[in-house]
Amino acid sequence: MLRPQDTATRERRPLTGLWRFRLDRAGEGRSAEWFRRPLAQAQEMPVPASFNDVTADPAVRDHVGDVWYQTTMRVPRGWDGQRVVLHFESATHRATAWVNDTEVISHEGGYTPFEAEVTDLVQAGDEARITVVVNNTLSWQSIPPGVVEDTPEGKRLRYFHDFFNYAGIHRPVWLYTTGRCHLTDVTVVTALAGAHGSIEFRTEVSGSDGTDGPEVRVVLRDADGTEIATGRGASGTLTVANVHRWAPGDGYLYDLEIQLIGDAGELLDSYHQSVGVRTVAVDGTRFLINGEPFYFTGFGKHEDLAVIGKGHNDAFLVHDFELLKWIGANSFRTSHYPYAEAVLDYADRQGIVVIDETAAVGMNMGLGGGILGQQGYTTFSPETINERTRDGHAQAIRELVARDKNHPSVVLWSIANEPESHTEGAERYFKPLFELTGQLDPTRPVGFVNEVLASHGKCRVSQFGDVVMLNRYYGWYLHTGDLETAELAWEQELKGWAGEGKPIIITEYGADTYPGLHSLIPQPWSEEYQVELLDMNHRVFDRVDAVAGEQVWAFADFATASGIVRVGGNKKGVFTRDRQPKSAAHALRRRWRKAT
Ligand code: GCB
Repeated sequence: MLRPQDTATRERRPLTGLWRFRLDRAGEGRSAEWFRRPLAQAQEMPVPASFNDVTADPAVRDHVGDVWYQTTMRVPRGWDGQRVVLHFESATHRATAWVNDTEVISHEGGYTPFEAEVTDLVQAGDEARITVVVNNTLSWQSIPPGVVEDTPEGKRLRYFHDFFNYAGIHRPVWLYTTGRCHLTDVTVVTALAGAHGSIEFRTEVSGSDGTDGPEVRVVLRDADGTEIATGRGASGTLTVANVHRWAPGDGYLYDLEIQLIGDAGELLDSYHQSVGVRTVAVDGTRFLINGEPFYFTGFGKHEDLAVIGKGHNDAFLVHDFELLKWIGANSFRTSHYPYAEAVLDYADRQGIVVIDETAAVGMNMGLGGGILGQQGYTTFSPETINERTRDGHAQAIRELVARDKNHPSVVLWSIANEPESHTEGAERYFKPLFELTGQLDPTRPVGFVNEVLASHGKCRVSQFGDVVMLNRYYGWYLHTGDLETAELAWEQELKGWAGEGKPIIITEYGADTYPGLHSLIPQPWSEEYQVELLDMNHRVFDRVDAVAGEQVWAFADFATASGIVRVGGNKKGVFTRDRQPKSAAHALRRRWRKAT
C-alpha cells in the first residue's frame, strides 16, 4: 500500500481536526447502526490523538470496547472522474469504517495503515459522512495480547505490556485520488560497488485496460532535483555513478519518480519514492552498514505524550530528533509497535538508524510489563497464544514489511519484544515467523528481543535470529542497588552470548529515576543511581567485543497502567515525559559524543 501523496496525478486531503466522538458504553452502536446518521450525544475529539487523556472523565480514559468517530467532508469539485480512496494511517487496535451508509473496510492491528476505494460512494462537490468505530479490546489472539475480565464494576482490560493501552485514531486520515490506472506498489533494493550504487526497482500496477498494461518509466533525481538516471519497464535496475550513500548521520535521499504512461503518451500516474542507497549486512559479530561496522547508540522509545497519548505530533517528532542529536544517539528502536510513517520518513532524512518492531509485546506469562512475576496463565497453549495468534502475528509482520521495506533508516526487523523464548512452545511458535520475515525481506537481518528468563543457554528462539537483542536490567530488577554483583553477573552472561558469534545489541538497560531525587551514596530511583547503573553497563559492554550497540531504556518517561512499581508511569526515561534531561542525559552525551 502506497502512502497518499500530492503529485502531478494525485491529490490528497487530510481529515484531521475535530471529529464527533462518542463512547459506546453499552456496545449498542453497531446494531443500532450509528453510522447512518449524525452521531447523537457526541462530543468533539481531536484526530490524530488517543482519546483517553483528552477529557477529564475516567470513564473515557478507562473505557474498554467500541468508540465512535465521525466527520463530514466536502469532496473537492475537481475530483470528478477520479478514483477516490479513504486511507487511515492507523486506528488502534481495530476499526470498521463507513462512508455514508456503506461499510467500506475493517482492519485488525493498531499500528499499520489500511484503505478502501470509495469512488462509487462519493460525489465530487458533495459532502460525505465518514464514520469509524474503533475498538481497543485485547485478546489472546490480538497483537499485542490481553484479557478482558468481567468484574461487578464492569469490564476491565488486563494486558501484559508495560505501557498504557492508548487507543483511537492516532495518525492522519486521508481522502485521496488516483487515476483509474495507478501504481499500487513499488519496492526498491539498493547495492554498492565501489563508488557506484545501484537501485533495483519493482512496480505493481492496477486498473489498466490492455493486457500489456501501461508503460512504466522511472526517473531518478538527486537531492538538488537533477535528473541522473532513467529507466523503462515494470522492473529494472538503475546505476548511479559516484553515488552519495545514505549513511548514519547523512540522510542523503534520491527521488525515484515512477510514471505510468498511456497508449497516447499521456501521464496516467506519477508517484515519488525516496531512495537511500545503502547496504546492511551481518558479518560474524559485526553489524555492517555500507560494509563498515556500525555501533548502535540510542534508545528504546515510545509514542507517548501528555494529553495526546500515542497521537502523532510533528513538533515532538522534530524535538525528539533534536534531542537524539544533542545526546549523540545514532539510532532508536520502535519499541513496541510500528511508529507513524512520518517518523520513519524523518529518520530517513536525518540519517538516524531504526530497529523496526512489530506490536508483538507482552507474550510472556512469566513477566508482568517487564517485571518478573507469574501472570497465572500458560503463554503458548490452545486456549491462550495459539495458532490463530500466530496467523495474526504473521499478518502484522507482512504489514510492517510492506509498509517500511523502502526506508533506508530501517536496518533490522524485530519481530517481538520479550516473548517467552525458553520453551518448546516458543520455538514452535517462532520458527515459521522468522522464516516468513526472511522471505518477505531477504535484504535485512531479522531478530527478536530476548529477556532474562531465557538467559544464555536457555533461549530456544535466538537460534533463528541474525543478531542477538538483549533487554537486561542488572542492577535494577536483578541485584537491585548492588552494582558490583550486577556487573559480575552481567559480564558473565554477556560473554556467554558472545560465544554465539552474532552481533549483540543491548536493546534495553536502565533504571527508574524520579527526576529531582538525589542521593550522595547512589540509591535506586535517584538521578545518581541511574548514572552509575548506566556506567556499570558501559564498562561491561566495552569489555565484550561482540556488543554492537547500546540502546538505553528509555528515551523519555511514559504512561503505564497503574501499579505499585510505577510512579505516575515508567520513570526509566533519560528525559522526563516533557523532555527535560535527567543527570543521565548529560552522562550519555559525554560518552556518545566522544565516541562519534
Ligand atoms: C522491559 C520491557 C519494557 C518495560 C521495561 C521496564 O523489559 O521491554 O516494555 O517498560 O522492561 O521498564 O520494566
